[in-house]
Amino acid sequence: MFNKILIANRGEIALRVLRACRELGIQTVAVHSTADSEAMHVKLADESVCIGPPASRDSYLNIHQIVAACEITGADAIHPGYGFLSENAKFADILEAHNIAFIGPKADHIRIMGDKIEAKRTAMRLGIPVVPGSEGGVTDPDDAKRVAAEIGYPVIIKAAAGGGGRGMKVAKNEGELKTAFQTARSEAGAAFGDDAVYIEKYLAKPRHIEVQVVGDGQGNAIHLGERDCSLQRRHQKVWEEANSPALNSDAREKIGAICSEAVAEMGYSGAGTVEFLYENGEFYFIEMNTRLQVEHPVTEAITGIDLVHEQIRVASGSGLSVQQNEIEFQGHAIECRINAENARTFVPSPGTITHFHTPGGLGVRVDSGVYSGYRIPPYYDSLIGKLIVHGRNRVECLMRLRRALDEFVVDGIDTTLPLFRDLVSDKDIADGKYDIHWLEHYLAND
Ligand code: MV4
Repeated sequence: MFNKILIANRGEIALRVLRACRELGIQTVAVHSTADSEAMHVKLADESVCIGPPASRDSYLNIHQIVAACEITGADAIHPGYGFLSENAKFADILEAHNIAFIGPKADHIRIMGDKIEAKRTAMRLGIPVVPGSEGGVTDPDDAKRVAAEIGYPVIIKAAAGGGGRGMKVAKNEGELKTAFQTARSEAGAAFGDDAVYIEKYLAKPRHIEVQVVGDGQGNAIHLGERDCSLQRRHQKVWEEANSPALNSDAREKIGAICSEAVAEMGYSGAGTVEFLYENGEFYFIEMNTRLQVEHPVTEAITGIDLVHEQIRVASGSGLSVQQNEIEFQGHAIECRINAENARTFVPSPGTITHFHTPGGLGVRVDSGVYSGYRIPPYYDSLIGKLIVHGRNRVECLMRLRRALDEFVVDGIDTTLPLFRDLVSDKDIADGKYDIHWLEHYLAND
């Protein structure tokens, strides 16, 4: 097991990792920018190192400073959290060269999944169902036309280096294809320095369902069921739940087994998420994330398994603490992302939190890095906390969530709490009847 872990992140996720380290008796090192001297993760860590000015590229993305902080403090491993360096294969390579353990997958697995064409090829080879489309990249407009005619319109053109919704174009018919194709390529080239694109059948009203997996790097892997992340705005998830209201336990076991067998076959090490679109009872792989995700607590709530604990165990060679047949899915959990943003316009609202009171009670978890009197700096993403509620079933979970939202007080800034107070009493939400476009329509018709 590790003696000391450096947490290369900030905010609620830095605290989340710190808590797992505490429980395991592992020393912690926080790193922070000059804008984050008063941050909670800095106050709670055993040691802290200032790694640079506010801009992320000079601090939380500054590999040299982070490696130096690791060597100065004698940390033997780094947990990258999510975002920042968490899916940076070069960072994983550099740490290996410095004999520092990266708490995440092997650099090669990060690299494969970072290239969406390579990721899809790998998924297909491992028996994961994918969206019908081109075999690999497409460079020629006539090839694009041929592929589109084969799979049928509408089609979507995606950047190989994209992901998370960046660099996509839809063509409804052949007349729209050439422009969509050329635009997608030139935008991909400009945004990512890589103009490789691929084509898929466009699914009109899918849900976004993702499967949590953890591999031990020795050919063993488990799945921890799925999360439904369909409620999103501009590719930012807003509300996530486990289980998905759209799946029964047979469908869950089936897709879960496909994913865990695939990552076992890869020799994958660490936590990962296999992302699918789900429509008319079918799963279609789109991407795999090779990090811990923001919404991991809903999975923890229904399985009782600490995912950061598992990440640390497999990275240190201790193996998984559980086998698949020991994992049970109990009840229902929902996460609301509390952002420092206006609940209708989503305009960021940095500033001082004058009063912060979190809900409590049975089945309520709040992961947050803020406190009364804390000044939210304007340089980073606007997530200030997550409310995760668990109940014995979805109805109880929604009741408890409504109560917890009523208790939550954040004064001094705008937050997304009012949106959740509306959503929790909406009929479609109560019925679990929503797809990836539901929230944008709801907000547009408000
Ligand atoms: C799609 C799609 C429809 N058909 N692929 C957006 C994020 C990226 N990870 C994949 N995305 C999509 N891919 C096909 N073949 C629709 C989306 C999409 C979406 C997916 C998940 C969650 C929210 C979304 C919002 C708009 C579009």
